[in-house]
Amino acid sequence: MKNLENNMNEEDIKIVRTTSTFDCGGRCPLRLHIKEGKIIRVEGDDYEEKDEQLRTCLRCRALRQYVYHPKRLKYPLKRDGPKGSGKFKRISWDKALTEIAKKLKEVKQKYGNSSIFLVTGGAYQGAYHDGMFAMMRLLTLFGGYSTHYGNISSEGAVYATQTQYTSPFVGHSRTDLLNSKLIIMWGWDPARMISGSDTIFNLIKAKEKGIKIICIDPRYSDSAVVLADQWIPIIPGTDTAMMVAIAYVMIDENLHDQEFLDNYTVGFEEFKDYVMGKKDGIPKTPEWAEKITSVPAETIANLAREYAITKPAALMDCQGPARSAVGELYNRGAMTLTAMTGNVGKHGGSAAGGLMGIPYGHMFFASRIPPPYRNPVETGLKSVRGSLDLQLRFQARCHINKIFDAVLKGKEGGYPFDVKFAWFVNNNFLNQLGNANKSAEALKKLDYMVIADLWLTPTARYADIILPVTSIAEKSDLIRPWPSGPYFVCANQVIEPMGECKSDLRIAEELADKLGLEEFEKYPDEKKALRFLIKLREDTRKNLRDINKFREDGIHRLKLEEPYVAFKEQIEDIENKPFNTPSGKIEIFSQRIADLNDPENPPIPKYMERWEGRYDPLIEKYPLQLISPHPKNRVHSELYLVEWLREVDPHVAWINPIDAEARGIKDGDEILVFNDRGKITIKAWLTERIIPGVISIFEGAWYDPDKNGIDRGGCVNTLTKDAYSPGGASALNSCLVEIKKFKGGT
Ligand SMILES: Nc1nc2c(c(=O)[nH]1)N[C@H]1C(S)=C(S)[C@@H](COP(=O)(O)OP(=O)(O)OC[C@H]3O[C@@H](n4cnc5c(=O)[nH]c(N)nc54)[C@H](O)[C@@H]3O)O[C@H]1N2
Ligand SMILES: Nc1nc2c(c(=O)[nH]1)N[C@H]1C(S)=C(S)[C@@H](COP(=O)(O)OP(=O)(O)OC[C@H]3O[C@@H](n4cnc5c(=O)[nH]c(N)nc54)[C@H](O)[C@@H]3O)O[C@H]1N2
Ligand SMILES: [Mo]
Repeated sequence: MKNLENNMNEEDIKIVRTTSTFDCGGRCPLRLHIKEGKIIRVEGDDYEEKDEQLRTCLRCRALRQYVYHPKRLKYPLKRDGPKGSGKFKRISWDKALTEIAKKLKEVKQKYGNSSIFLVTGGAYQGAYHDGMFAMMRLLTLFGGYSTHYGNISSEGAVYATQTQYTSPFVGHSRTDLLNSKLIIMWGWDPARMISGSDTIFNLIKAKEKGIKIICIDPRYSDSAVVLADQWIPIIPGTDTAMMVAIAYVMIDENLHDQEFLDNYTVGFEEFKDYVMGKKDGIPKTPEWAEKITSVPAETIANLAREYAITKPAALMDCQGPARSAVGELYNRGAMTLTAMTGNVGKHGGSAAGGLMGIPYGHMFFASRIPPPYRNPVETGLKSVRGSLDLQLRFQARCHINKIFDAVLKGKEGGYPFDVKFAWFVNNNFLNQLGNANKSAEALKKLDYMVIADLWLTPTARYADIILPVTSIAEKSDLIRPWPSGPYFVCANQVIEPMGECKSDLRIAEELADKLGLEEFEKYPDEKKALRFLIKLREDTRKNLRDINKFREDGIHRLKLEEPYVAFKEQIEDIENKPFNTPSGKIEIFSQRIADLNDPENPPIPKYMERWEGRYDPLIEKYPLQLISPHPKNRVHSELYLVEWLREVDPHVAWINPIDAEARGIKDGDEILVFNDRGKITIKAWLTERIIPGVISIFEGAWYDPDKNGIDRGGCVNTLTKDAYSPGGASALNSCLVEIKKFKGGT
């Protein structure tokens, strides 16, 4: 009787406060009930200040199903069949690490360190056990490695904010939304993708307060359903056309804040000339934009007036629309409108920029790679982009959405390295980067591959060795909240590792021994390590005096005197606290971009048509635009196997009834979605929550090709392109497809 879960004897149950580390936009403080070494219950935040509680999301509520899932990997595995077959046999840690060390030495000797490829993702958001940083340290000591550049999530926004502000911390505290008079959510759906655990709560409070909320999205998103006074559907990839038409109305009707522009920006005149059509003879009127965006001219003009007149107003752009061929231009357009309305640096306003970060969330970031090493493979190499040095674009690297192209083509294909050994950590990139079929081909050809993961993912199926890693319940760590929250969180180990699982850090430590790298710094004592990490940064040190209490509480909330507002300092005192840009001001015109002399990369934000959008001639063959937002019931491909979460939101394609009827497709039909890159099957969901001409499939379903090469798992990246915008945005939302009823076969 004693072992029965429901027989809760109070004394037997210990409640441990902790958190999760998923790569989603939230961070839920959790209270895990532990009985006889097992998690028997998950409860959420019970902070007495109810308004500041960070409410637990559905993914964390399913934590037990995730941690104890029968398909968790428990032992190291060695490939025992063709690559991709999924056939593996159990081996010991000693054998696995001995083989890996031998291979590493061989590759280093024969091809040099640049042939060792470290492929990192953001899955684990801890400071201490994060394998990506452990492997960086280890391989640096080993003589270096090649890797990739370009943040898969937000490179459009990074490029845009670096260009115009030179800072990625463009956000406000979420409580500052309550100081707004108008909130424009432009391609932002935090009811699903979170953007900080306090976001949707504050937006609901804003709505209750009577603040008007407008959502601009090709989908009637969950956030629009809950919050919007007005939903403005738009053709994907055309947002910048609507933005410049808004600018047109403001200029034409003299509604813009000229004084703000004069004091704080450079280059508005160039932008104005473009908007008014001084050089190209095309005034960017609402009527002009209507033809491109499908948004009625009157709607655009009204929004322009409302946004210009209502002060303060928060224009909230995000990353989804920027994850496209037009990428950064969308964020640059949004930032330009926030300057034209003088909303930057003001309470209730917004600087836009898509990142929405406030500095506190990243406090543990810098602390992860002590001591700082430089990768010898990159020594002395400059940024590819020359004058616009984003420090991410080294000549030694390939773009993140070209990882598999680089594996396939190597130096002959113009890449700086030939891959002979690859280590995958914190990612399932076969599934998550563009053009999965091509990625699978690349992985078949790859000489040697190691992956560390909790699951036998589609990517792991191609590995030579799979190393099983611990989940967050099995280790203690400091956890990085996404950048919205002014709080620190930590995780406390609550159960013993499953099977023979180890954290990535432990794996790196043991591999260091096999490689004879005695200098590799180890942290055998977690408590000591945590103290060390906290001490590294002054702000953390100041805030977290009582580490034991922090450990017990699992969270430390910062009490800010007022909501954080990006660039408030600059706006209040531009003379003494200029922006970090070369001009010291917000750069609507960027000389650094102009110097690149790239016609695809204009120095002012412009509407541009690139590829696989509504106006690409390819639309004749593939008449539907495919967008792939992030799933609410998963974190990308993680949690895919958790049954509870599958039930919440079955994997379907959103299709407007007009498009479905034209093809004889009914609700619930199995359909084939296809283009030249691949074919997937999925169920059709007929809904007017998406505009005609566009279909939506959430990213992250597991790639599962059948013998005809049709992906029966419905992984959206079987269809997307492995390409990027001039600013480096992975263009996963620029994708054209056709659909038809699936009747089996090919
Ligand atoms: N079509 C389309 N594709 C997209 C996107 C999109 O919008 N559309 N979004 C992109 C974005 S923004 C992102 S961030 C990427 C995400 O791409 P990935 O980072 O590849 O996504 P995940 O599915 O989260 O994969 C993380 C993997 O790491 C594993 N993991 C978890 N914890 C640990 C750990 O502690 N150690 C190790 N070694 N492994 C661990 C998980 O089990 C999982 O298999 O996807 C991108 N792909
Ligand atoms: N539950 C959950 N939350 C997550 C994640 C997850 O996997 N699951 N992933 C996290 C990660 S790593 C990231 S980077 C963020 C990503 O956050 P985002 O990149 O902001 O999220 P997306 O879901 O890609 O897209 C946001 C919205 O943009 C809309 N959209 C797409 N194309 C266009 C367009 O051209 N114009 C306009 N106006 N709208 C468009 C989509 O319909 C969607 O509603 O989310 C984070 N949060
Ligand atoms: Mo992301």
